[in-house]
Parts: sequence; C-alpha cells; structure tokens
Amino acid sequence: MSESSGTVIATFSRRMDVRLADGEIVGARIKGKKLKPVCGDSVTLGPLPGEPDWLITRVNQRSNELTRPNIRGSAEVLAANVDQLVLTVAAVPAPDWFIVDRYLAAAENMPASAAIVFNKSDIKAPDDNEELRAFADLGYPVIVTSASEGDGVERLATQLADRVSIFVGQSGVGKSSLINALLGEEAQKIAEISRKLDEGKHTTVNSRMLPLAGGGEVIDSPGVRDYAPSISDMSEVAHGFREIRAAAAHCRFANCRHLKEPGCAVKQGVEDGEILARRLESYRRLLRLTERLGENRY
Ligand SMILES: Nc1nc2c(ncn2[C@@H]2O[C@H](COP(=O)(O)OP(=O)(O)O)[C@@H](O)[C@H]2O)c(=O)[nH]1
Ligand SMILES: [Mg+2]
Ligand SMILES: [Zn+2]
Repeated sequence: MSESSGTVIATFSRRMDVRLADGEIVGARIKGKKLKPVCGDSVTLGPLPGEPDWLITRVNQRSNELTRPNIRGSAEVLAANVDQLVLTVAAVPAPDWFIVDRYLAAAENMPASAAIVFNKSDIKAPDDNEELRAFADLGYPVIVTSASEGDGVERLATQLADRVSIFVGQSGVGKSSLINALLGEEAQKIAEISRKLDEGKHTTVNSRMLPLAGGGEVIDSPGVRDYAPSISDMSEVAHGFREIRAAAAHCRFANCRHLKEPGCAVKQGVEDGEILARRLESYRRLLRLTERLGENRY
C-alpha cells in the first residue's frame, strides 16, 4: 500500500474525510480500535484496492488537543492541532459566561490563543458589557459581529488569517452563519457537494474543517449545552485563568487554592475590584468539577 499524509477535515464516528496534500478529499476508515483520529489531525493513510475508502494507519504527533471529560472522567479529544479557539456568544441565546471561562481555561492549557466573538449585534449591541470589557482587559481580542448584516466579518477574517481556528460555543449563537459569511456561498456549496458523494452512510458531522480563501482554516463544531476542559493536573485549573495565575504569585501560601486560605491575593483582587467575582467563582467551579471527576476516574 502506498502511503500518503493528509489532514482529517470531518469525522462521522469511525469514518472520516481526509484532505490529501494535493487538496483531494477522500473518505477513510481507521485501522484497528486504538487509533482515534479527530478533526485537525495529521494522519498517514493509503488507498485500499477495490474500495473507495482509504485506510488511516497512523495519527501523527499532535501539537495540542481540545478536550472534554467523558462520563468516566477521562479525556475525549474534540479537535487537534488548533491554533485558536473562537468563543462565540450572541445577543440571543443569552451568553453563559461560565462556559466562556471554561473554554478560555482550555485554550490557556492547550495552549492555543483565544478570541471572543459577540454575534447578532444587529439584534442588540453589546454596549458597556462588563464581561466583554474584562475579557479585553485580560488581552483576549473581542470582536463584535453580525453574520446576517456583515458587520465585523472583515475584522474576524483578519483574526483568522493563516491559522487553524475552531468556532466553539452554545447552539444557535451563529457559528455556522459566521463561517458562511466568511467563506461565501460558493465554498459552502463545494463542501456540501463533496459530502453528497456518500450521503446516508454517515449523518452526524462532529466537526468540519474548511479552508479560508486567504489562507488558514476554520473548524465548525456542533453547539454545546455545557463545556469543561479535561484537566490532567490540578495546577492547570489556575493556569486557565490569566488574572488568577498572575495574582497567585502574591498569595501568602505558595500552594494557595484561593478558597478559604488567609492572605489570598486572588480574593483580595476581587475585593479591590481588579478581578471579576464571576471569574473566581468560575475557577472554583472548575476546581470542584475536576476534583469530582478525579475521584470517579477508573
Ligand atoms: N439576527 C441575527 N441572526 C443570526 C445571526 N447569525 C446567525 N443568526 C441566526 O441564528 C440562528 C442560529 O445560527 P447558526 O449559525 O445555525 O448557529 P450555530 O448553532 O452556532 O451554528 C439561525 O436562525 C441564524 O439565521 C446574526 O448575526 N443576526
Ligand atoms: Mg452550527
Ligand atoms: Zn490565593
């Protein structure tokens, strides 16, 4: 079997679409049960005689992984080799800022950069939004868009240029609409046609990666009702929150968990109005969740 390398651009449980180096897209299945390629993976694969599907024989070393815990508490990988998380929120449905915090915690630990998009500005402009201002103060780019009116789409395109970005966030915030606005009708249609080749065989698209005209890739992901990163070491929890990580250096105890310890600089930061109370609460929730999952991990 002659070997090629390619990038996984869509997954349908155990079947995937792989883009070869020359741009051709092939369907593929996976050799054995141990290999678990995800969208964004670089894989080694080869054609199978007498079959349209190719066979993936190897998943190449990943630069990072976007994860969430599965019910047994171990990590499920949602995407790999991602440069940037685009955390999408909207005027409606109302943002859950705790989910945004947890995606940011994932980005900090992957590591990957992160940007926040506030979509549907045509419905309600996010004027004087305390949460968005706090994210901008932490150094995260905040981009206000309207996928339907086109506002902010240029700026978003600049933010995405020449890197691999995954759109994440609640269902209905406009992730797919924004990607449509970025790619234009034509590119979307091409993606649809390539899919129609064997429609019916696999229906649930987990994630799909699409190339941007000017360079770079975007991954559309299905909406979530909730999200938390899978954490392998408790120190990653505080590492996930930039301002908590920074303040922690000034806590009285080096191993301060920022719960009830005296001389906690993080708690002091909240009292002084330098750290949002919600961010500390977010950190504490993720700490508790991670501890609980750790206890159940077997
Ligand atoms: N008013 C308005 N509606 C939008 C905008 N973007 C998306 N929508 C609508 O919001 C709904 C959900 O959009 P979709 O892209 O499927 O969201 P996704 O679940 O995050 O992929 C659809 O009915 C879209 O037409 C926007 O900028 N303004
Ligand atoms: Mg969608
Ligand atoms: Zn502390």
